[in-house]
Amino acid sequence: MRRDHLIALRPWEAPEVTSWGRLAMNAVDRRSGALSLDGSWHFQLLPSPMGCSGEWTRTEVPGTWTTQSGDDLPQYTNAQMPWGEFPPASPAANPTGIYERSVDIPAEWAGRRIVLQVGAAESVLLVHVNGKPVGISKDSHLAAEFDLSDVVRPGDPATVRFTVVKWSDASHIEDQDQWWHAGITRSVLLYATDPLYLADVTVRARRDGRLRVDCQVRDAAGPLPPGWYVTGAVDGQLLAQDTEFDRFNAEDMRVSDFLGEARLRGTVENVWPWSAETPELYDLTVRLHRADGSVADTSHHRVGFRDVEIHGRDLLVNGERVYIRGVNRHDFHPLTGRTVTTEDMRADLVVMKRFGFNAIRTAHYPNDPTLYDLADELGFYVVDEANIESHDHAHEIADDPRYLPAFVDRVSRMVLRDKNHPSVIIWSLGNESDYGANHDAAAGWVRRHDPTRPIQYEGAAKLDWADLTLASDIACPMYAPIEDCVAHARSGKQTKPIIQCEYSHAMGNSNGTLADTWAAIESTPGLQGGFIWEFWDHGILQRVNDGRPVGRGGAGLYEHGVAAPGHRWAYGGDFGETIHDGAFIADGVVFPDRTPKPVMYEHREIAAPVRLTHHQDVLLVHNRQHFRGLEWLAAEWRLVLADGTTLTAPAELPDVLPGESAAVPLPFPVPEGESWLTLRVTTADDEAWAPLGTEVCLPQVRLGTAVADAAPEPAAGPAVTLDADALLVHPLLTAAPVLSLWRAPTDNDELGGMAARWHDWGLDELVRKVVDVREEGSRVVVVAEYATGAGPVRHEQVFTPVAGGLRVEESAELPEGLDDVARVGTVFETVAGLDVLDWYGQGPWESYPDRSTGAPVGHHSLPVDELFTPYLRPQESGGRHGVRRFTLSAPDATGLTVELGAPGQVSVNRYRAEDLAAAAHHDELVPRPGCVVHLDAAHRGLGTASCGPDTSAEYLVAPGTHRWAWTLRVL
Ligand code: IPT
Repeated sequence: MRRDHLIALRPWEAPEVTSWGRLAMNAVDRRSGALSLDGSWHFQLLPSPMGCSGEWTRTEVPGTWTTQSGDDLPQYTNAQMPWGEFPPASPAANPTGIYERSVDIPAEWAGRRIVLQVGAAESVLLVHVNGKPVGISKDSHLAAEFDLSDVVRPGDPATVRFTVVKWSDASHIEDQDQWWHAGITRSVLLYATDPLYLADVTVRARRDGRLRVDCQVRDAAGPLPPGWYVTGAVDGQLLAQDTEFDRFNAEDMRVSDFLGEARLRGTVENVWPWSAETPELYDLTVRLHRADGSVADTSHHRVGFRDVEIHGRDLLVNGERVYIRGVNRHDFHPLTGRTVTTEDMRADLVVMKRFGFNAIRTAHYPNDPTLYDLADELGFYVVDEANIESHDHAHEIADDPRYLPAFVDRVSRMVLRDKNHPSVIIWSLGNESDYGANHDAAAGWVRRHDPTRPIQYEGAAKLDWADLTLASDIACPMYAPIEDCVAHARSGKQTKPIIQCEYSHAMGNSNGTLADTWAAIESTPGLQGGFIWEFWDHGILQRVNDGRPVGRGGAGLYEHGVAAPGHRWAYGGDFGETIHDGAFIADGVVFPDRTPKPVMYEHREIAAPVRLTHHQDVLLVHNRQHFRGLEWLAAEWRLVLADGTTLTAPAELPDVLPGESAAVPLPFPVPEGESWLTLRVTTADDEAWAPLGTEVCLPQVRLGTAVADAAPEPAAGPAVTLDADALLVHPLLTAAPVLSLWRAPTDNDELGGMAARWHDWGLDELVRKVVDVREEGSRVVVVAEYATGAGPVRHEQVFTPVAGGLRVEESAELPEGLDDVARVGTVFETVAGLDVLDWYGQGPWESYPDRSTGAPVGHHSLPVDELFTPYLRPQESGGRHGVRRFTLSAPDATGLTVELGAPGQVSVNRYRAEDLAAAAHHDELVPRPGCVVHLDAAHRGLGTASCGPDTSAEYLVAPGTHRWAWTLRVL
């Protein structure tokens, strides 16, 4: 069969063909000692698999040609397919990459079995070596191996050619919510083994130290030779052969003529169990011996001793009902698309760890194999998800027998690859693919092959959270209202742990009510957590002038979440796609350069290992972990006083068992008036994910309460000056304080329908009509009316000169119909040059009424330009919650200060709300020279309505009368 014949089979339109010539998946890691074929390859991109060869160029392997070649660009769709063909068909225009290179096959490989491993190819891979067809593989996120022993000659060069077809029957089950790319996305390598080789190793390690290692052996040269045996050692301690397992032969193993099986057992005394908090790993070495004792093959494994089980409605790790503080992770990089390096992955996990995550769902496909090594090492619970998402044609495909092999193939190969990772605690059958017989077939395979782990599948679980016959051992809904989860847990009908596979959609300025969600989880037996959607904002770095992805040369062209001038983070539609789903791809807790969004601090505090409470003068330190004490942490006390001072004192963390609390003496006498006690917790030693001294959390309690706002007495001061429109004239203000009821819609506001209502009410273009101006002694009263689609809003401002400045008392009366506005407050603009904000309130991070747990009260200071959060699609940003007082100053210490009558939501940035709302990308924004200052009596919560529940009623801005007051002084 020549290359043309392989092509002529049109395997890209044959779902029943999942592979041809491909070796069985296994868990023997061949990466070390292999010959890397990564690097520069000859490359050409054809318009279709049947296209004629053209000019050769070069490309880097691994990589996505969609970010490398410029001829076929990334396209983003969520559920919809990018083209209209029904499964299993694919479009005639079908970019096809041809990769070719020559490899010198080492002469010393003579007599050995030679294997080619392609880490991942998207979406159909056809392999030819020296012109001969070698194999076919599908599944864009798992490796394919081919035996080349018969087609190459050690000592000679060999020509390796890959044909990678972008669109196929497989695309219909790879319809994940992400960029469509294509290419060889993971490393390619070549290795050699003895003809007698370890075909697979399965490790089962229990938390009591018991270890079982099942080994499969094959001989490429023919029937298995007699006398071979396997040995194994954990940290040098030899394991025993399991003779009970030996049913066929007097020796230690079962031998048929083509497959040898051996079982080793051992017990590690006083083992340190593995958990996400205590990722203890042991070295296991398995050796396959020839009859003469010489070693034919070796396999190394990092073993974690741990148990996973579902007991009643609880998921237990090592017998403990652990909380799953998870996040969904894609293999993503803003320059290389889907190709990620070990350093990239380690950096992802380090960020997750530093912000309190202990679990990862590999949405929505098996991630790069190194990810699991790192999860084992750094400590994460992993839900390993198979590469199946048939979203657009979910119903048809779930029961389509033509796709049955693909479902079983994808799920089983994932399990075969990843089964030895202690981090993997749950198998997922895929995402958003309805539920059908194909899922049950795959589930059946897993239950038989790996009874040690539960499986989950949202598409099955959603039919009935309690039905034990469905292919899901976990009730794993997505975006379920937390009240529904609580109600189910209290219904008496719950049979499975509730762990949401996706919750709290992180699109733009989002993740409202995360703390309330967790309060409900922690107070409701049966709820165990979930996975935030998602880790990444998948913005691809793009040159603005020619619209091309920058590609791998772009390191250094971004910083702190912002692309360099002339560049931007592209989202759906930015590559000229007509079919796309816009900014829905930017829905992560980190920016495309991995800069954490403010929600990360919220999550860090919610997930904190240490919590503080203070009731009736008893200060308690709580250990919120499951498996360890606080000895790995150090701490310092901070007392924040309303007068602007912060006192510090060294803190001694008590010896307290997981889940328990200890009373500690108050480090400071409780002072008069408002005061806040913070425990700044840091790492006491170097951790694999954080050097000594890294901040871990900032739990805070209020000690003294505020004295009520004493309105300053009227005093002789500069008289109140109004202009012809009855607007305040002030030397430091370029735009006078007026009423604001609107914010630049967040993604949640847009997709949740709030923005449209605000627009219909006219809140984005309020017109002020002065209805009364009067002087009452030194006070000046201005009454204005704003017409809205739901009736007029009456706004009153009372200006009173006070010592050193001006007191402003305001009220706004919202008609009943304005039952959900963005904010009620004041907006004004300052002269240029006031570039630093000092404030007493929550911070230093951005915070909003329903996302303010992670921002402790303190005296904070930041340059105005650093207050703004550069969400990819510009929107309301940079707010600070619970602000009592702030100062905006120039370097010469001139400026203004504002004292709020009650803690309010304040934002200071360079953009008016309408500037933000008019821009589609951050780079389109033109900063104003002065500051736009909002101080809000009420500000709507953020919620998560772009995909999931809106904020709860308590964070809505109610109609009726709002009153607020503030005092403006010149420094
Ligand atoms: C859910 C998907 O599983 C996920 O891939 C992503 O699209 C997310 O939503 C939203 O960003 S599916 C949705 C229809 C609930």
